Amino acid sequence: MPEPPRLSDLGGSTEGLNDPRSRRSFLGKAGALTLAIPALGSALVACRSDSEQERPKSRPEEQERAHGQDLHNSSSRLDTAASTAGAAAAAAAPFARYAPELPPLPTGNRLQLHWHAREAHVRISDSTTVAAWTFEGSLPGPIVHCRVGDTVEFTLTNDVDIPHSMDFHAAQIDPKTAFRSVTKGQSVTFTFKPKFAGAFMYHCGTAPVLLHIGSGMHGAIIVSPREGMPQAKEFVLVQSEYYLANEAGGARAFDYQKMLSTLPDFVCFNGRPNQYIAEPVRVKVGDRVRFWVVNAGPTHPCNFHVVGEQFDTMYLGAPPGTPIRGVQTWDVPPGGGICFELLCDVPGEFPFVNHGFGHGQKGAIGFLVVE
Ligand SMILES: [Cu+2]
Repeated sequence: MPEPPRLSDLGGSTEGLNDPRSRRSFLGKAGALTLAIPALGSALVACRSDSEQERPKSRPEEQERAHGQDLHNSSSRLDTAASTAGAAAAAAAPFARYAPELPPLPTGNRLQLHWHAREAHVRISDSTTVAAWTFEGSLPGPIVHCRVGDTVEFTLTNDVDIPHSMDFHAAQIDPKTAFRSVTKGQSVTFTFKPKFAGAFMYHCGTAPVLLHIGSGMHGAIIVSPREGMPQAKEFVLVQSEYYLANEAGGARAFDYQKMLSTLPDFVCFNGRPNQYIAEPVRVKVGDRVRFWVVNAGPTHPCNFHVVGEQFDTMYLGAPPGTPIRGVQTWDVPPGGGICFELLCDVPGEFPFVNHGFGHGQKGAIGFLVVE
């Protein structure tokens, strides 16, 4: 019987998992180990504290509430970061696994979103809390899901001193007007109807864009085709890179010079290095799995691959058109998104990785467990 995959074998970074005093360290390592010993896994899950438990499978309102409780509180704002209270808030920022499940479609043909540009401390691992610029206090921002032809009414209100904006790649709209920057207390509103299905990036487009995307202001809008697609378990993965300064006041700020140097500290799916190693994505034998992969960058490609599997379908462009069959790895460029599908007809633990392994090693790796 083949040896089960181990984190070290797979090139997963052990950042945040190495401190022997750390309980999450233990649970993280054990999480990988228990892929081979399922009973141990359930025992470990049972002994986690509430804050460490995976959040219930998300609905958008629940995600909102969860993000609100974890990240929206005013004590986590950057403007207090230099103070004792700020350091305490950074230290207290809880770790929350980012739920990768695609949220349900809205009822009706209209989606109204009113988001705020906020600063927030976000814990991305045991040892690292970042002082992020965010949409809605969430890193990456909330997942948006709509259909081709739906009306998306979007408002951004800026709560902070630095100007911010919103650029949806799913929109065809005059960017000078719709994607303009707004200052503290101001709002910008625009409406669009996505013409094409696919996985699209959104991001703050305020100059320098590198700094705003790289500091956390990015996310995914998934546009489903009106004609529907084959039944599947659908997940959203947003790859991003972290370029961080040393810790100060309990959190690490983002480092623009490092962003220019393009040598990241971490690369990860959904904002937390190795989070789906510790708590995998789980499906059943026979499930079709659809990964909507968006690469927020800001700079490097995501060479998406599932170890031990092949994508029977990949949509290069708007699904369900232009299917490509039998793909092993395909690169999602920064600012792009691609829909990948596989049929999980074999049980096992399948690592999904950025097969550019320098970046898989830095945290862009997780487990798809087929039970
Ligand atoms: Cu911004």
